[in-house]
Amino acid sequence: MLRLRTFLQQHCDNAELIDVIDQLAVTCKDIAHQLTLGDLAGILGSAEQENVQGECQKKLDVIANDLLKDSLAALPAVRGIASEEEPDPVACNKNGAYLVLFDPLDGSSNIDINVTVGTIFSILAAPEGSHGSDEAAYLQPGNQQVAAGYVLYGPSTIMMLTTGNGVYSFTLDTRMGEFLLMKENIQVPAATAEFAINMSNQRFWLPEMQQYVDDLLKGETGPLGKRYNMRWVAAMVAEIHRILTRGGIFLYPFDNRDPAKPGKLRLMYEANPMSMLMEQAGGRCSTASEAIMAIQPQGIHQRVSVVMGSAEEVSIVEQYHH
Ligand code: AFP
Repeated sequence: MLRLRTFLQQHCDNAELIDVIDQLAVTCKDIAHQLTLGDLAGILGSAEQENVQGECQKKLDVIANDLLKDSLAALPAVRGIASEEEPDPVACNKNGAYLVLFDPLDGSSNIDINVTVGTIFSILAAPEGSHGSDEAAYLQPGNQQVAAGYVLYGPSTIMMLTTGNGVYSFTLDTRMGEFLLMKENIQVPAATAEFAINMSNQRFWLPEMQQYVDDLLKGETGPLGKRYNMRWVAAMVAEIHRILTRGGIFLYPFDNRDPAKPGKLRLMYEANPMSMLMEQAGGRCSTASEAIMAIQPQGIHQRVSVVMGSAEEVSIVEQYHH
């Protein structure tokens, strides 16, 4: 079976990009190890500090963030990084060709209950003459991404990756310490009967979203004419991995609790990288009104409403909103 670096050398003609993706994989192996230690190393629980989002950080959020920030800063190819856990972008190497954005540990509320979490990453070309600490350099639409992926820390540790020519999955062989190619050109089924949404927010949604979900729940006798199943893991990486594996639709829609926050999920390091993977696998990604990767970002921590997964189901949601 093909090791990740060998795969990259065969599929990617840019040595610096190969270095960045390989370094992400090496660091995520360290994160996987820290997660496995958990309570044994006294690293569960709260870090007793808040991040720029106003969210209480877990100890492992901080550990994962620092591991990624330090390892990428040492790589000549990286001009700067932006993280969910960093208030501002961090300059790395002034001649680096790439900017790396990441959510170091997505699904943090699952850490202390030993449920799946993940690392999400997005890679952008550094604009000519830009500085790694310059937020404007990062504010590129999702369709400008050079590569995107995630590492899922579940029963297996799996990297899902795209460099713009299909979606590939690699499973970590812990004996060898190598990510090995498992699946090539992953495709999302166009139709689905499985949805993922946090139903407790139902009263805050737009009427159109309330109507769509009501119709999902009506099943075979409703307007959608089939019985749907529901899943909610509270970790986007797990939901998207399930959809890339067997289809489905994931929704974290706009809600009216805080109109200044059009959704909970962050555009730059959650929605955009997941959208690149999903669209490369034949799925669709929308705010329910516009394509996510067409959005011109205004800030690296901006939030967005997210509907993504099986293409036919995303189109149905958009029809409810038009
Ligand atoms: P945390 O990282 O704070 O746990 O949030 C995870 C997440 O951003 C995304 O991964 C989940 O799909 C979503 O939030 C879960 O949100 P709820 O906790 O509101 O269900």
